[in-house]
Amino acid sequence: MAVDDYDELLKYYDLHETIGTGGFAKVKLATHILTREKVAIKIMDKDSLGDDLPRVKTEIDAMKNFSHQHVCRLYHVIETPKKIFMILEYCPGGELFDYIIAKDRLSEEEARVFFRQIVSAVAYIHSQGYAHRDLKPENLLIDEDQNLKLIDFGLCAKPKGGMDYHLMTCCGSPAYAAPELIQGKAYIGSEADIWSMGVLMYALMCGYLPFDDDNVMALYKKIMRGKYEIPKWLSPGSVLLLSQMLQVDPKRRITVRHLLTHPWLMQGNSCPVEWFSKTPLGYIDEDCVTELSVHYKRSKTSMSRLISEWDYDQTTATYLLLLSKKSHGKPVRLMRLPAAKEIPVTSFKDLRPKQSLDFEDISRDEPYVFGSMEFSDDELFYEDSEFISIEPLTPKQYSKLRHETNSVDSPLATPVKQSCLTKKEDKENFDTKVTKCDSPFLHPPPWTPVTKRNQNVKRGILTTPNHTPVVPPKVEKSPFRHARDTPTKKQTIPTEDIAAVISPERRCRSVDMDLNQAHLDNAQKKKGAKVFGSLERGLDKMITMLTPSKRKGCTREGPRKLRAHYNVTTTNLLNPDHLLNELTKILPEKNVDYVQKGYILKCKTQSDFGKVTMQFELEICQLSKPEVVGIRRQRLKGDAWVYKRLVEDILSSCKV
Ligand code: H91
Repeated sequence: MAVDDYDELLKYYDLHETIGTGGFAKVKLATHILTREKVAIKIMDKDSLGDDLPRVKTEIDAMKNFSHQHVCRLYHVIETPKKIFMILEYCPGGELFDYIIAKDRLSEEEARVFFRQIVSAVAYIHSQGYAHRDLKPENLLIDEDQNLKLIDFGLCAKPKGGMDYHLMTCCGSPAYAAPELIQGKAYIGSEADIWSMGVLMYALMCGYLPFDDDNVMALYKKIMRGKYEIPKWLSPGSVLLLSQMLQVDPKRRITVRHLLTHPWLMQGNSCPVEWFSKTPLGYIDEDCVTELSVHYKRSKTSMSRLISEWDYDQTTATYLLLLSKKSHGKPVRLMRLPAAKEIPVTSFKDLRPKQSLDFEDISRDEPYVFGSMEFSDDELFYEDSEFISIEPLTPKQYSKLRHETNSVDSPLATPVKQSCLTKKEDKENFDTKVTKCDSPFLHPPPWTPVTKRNQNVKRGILTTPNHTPVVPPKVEKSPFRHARDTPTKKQTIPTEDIAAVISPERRCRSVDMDLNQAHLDNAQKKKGAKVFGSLERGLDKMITMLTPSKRKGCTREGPRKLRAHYNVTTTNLLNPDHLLNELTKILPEKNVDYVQKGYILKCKTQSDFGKVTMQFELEICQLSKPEVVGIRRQRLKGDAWVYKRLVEDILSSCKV
C-alpha cells in the first residue's frame, strides 16, 4: 500500500475494516473525524482502473448532481496520484439482497414499503436526466433508519438530448437487462430501468429471479420471451403490476410517472410516491453553517458561500455530515481540531476510542468504549506510538465564539492535486494542517463508560423463513444522545479540561488481505448451482435474527459473541468446534478455497483460469439467549444469486 496516497484521506477520516468490494473498488468503513460520523469509502487504484476510469468519472459526476433521500450521498472526493477515494453515506443495514435472502422473500406489505422507495429514487434520477442501468437488489442499501439508498452509478447514462433519446451501450447485469438492451437495439434508458425494476420487484416478493439460467444465451432467450412463473402467493394486484413492468415491448411498458400513482403502490398509503428531493442542493442549513463558521473562524456569509460551491471537499463533507447529524436529532457539533502541541499518546492511551469491527455506531455524542484497537491483519491498525494534541476551550469561551463569528475570514492554503477526474481549478480548501487555531476548539460532549451503553441495547428477535412481518434492524437511539447538554454522573473524563485528537499521519496503516498466501485446499472448478431453498433450511431449527453486533470478544480461544443480525443464522448447536470441523470438511468438497482465522473462514471460489469469482466470509459465532452457535455470513465479491445458492448448498450439507 502506498502510504502517501492515504495521507490526505487520513487527515479527515479514521479508516476501519473493508466492508465490501465492487468490480474494481474496495469499500471500507471509516469515521469522519470532525463529526464522528460513519462513512463508507470507495477506494480505487488508478493504475488498475484502466478502461474503467470513465465509469468512475461517470459515477462521480452523476452523484454530484444528486441529493435525495433514497440515493446514497456522495460527501467527498479525494484524488491522489495513485488513488481515487469516494467518501459516501454509510448504510449499516447492508444490501437489500442479503435482507431478502435472509427472509426467503418479503411479504407484499414489506415489499411495497421498499418498492415505493425504489420508485422514488428512480423517478428522481430520471428527473435529473439520468438512467441508472444497473438496478438490482445488490445496488440498494439499507440505512440506519431502514430506508433504501440507491448506489453504484458507474453505468448510469445521461443522454445528451434528454431522457427520450436512445442509448446503445448494453450494460448491467444480464438477469435484470431489458429485452431491447440484450438485442443490441437502441433503447431508452428510463424504459430499460422500468424492466429492471420489474425483475427487482419479482425478486423482492419471490426470493428468486423471474428469468434465470446458468447459460447466458439461454437466459437471454427467456428474457426475450418474457414468460415467467407466477407463484401462488402473489396477489392479483402484484401480478398485474409485474406484468406492466415486464412488458417485452418497451412502448407498452408502464412509465415511472404512472408508477407514482399506481394502485398497488398507493395501497395503504394516502399519497402518491414522493419522488422529489426533500433535501434540495440549493438549501443551506443555518445551524450547520453556524457550527462550521465557528470551527473555521469565518463569517457565516462566507461559510455559506463556500458550502454552496459544492466542491466535494472537506467543507462539503463536514456540512453534509453535520446535516445528517441534525436530521437524526444529534447535536450539530464538531470535534476539536488537532492543535500545534503534540504529546506522546502513551500517557493518554486510554483516551482513544476503541474501534469495533462491525457496524456499531461510535458517534461522538454517544458513549465511547475505551481501550486499544483490535483489527484482523487484513485491516488497519493503529501504530503503537501515537501523538495527540490537547487544546481545551471552556464552555464560556466556546459560547462566546459561537456568537462572534461574523467577522473573521482566514485565507487558507490549497493543496495542489494532479487530477484525472476534473479540470476545475482547486478552490480554497479547509485543511486541518493549515488551519491555525490557537484555542477555538469546540467543547465535546462528556464520555460515558461503556457499561452504560451496553445496558441500553435492546435485542430484536425475529423469525424467518418467513413470512411473519419482520421489523428490520432498528438502530437504538442512545439515551446519551444529548450528553453534551446533560452530562451523566458516571462521566470518566472531565472534557471541560481535556480533549484528544490523534494526529492523522499516524492514525492508520493498512495491510491488504492476500488469500493466496495461506494454505488453499483446492482450486477446482466451481460446482453447479443447486435447487433454490432457504439458507436456513439446511441446518436444523435455524432462526435468523436481527440487530447488529460488535467485534468484541474475538479471541483465539473462542468464537466471537455476536448479537443477532439478519446475516447471522442460528443453529441448535452448543459446540462451535463441531460446526467449524464440519464446515472445513465441506468447503473443499464444494470447491471452495478457504483461509481459517480462528473461527472465521475466509472463502473464495476461482474460475478454471484462476480468477477469483467469489469471496465471502463464514464466521462461527456464539449467540446468547438462546446460548447457541451461529454462523455469520458476508459476501465480499461475486454474483449475489450464485453466492446465495452456494451458501445454501454448504449449509444444507452440514451434518450437524
Ligand atoms: N456492490 C455493487 O457491502 C456489489 C455495507 C455498506 C455500507 C455502504 C455505502 C456505500 C456503498 C457501499 C456500502 C456498503 C458493491 C457504495 C456506494 C456506491 C458505490 C459502491 C459502494 C458492494 C460494495 C460494498 C457495499 C455494498 C455494495 C457493503 N457495502 N456493506 N455502506 O458505487 Cl455509490 Cl461500490
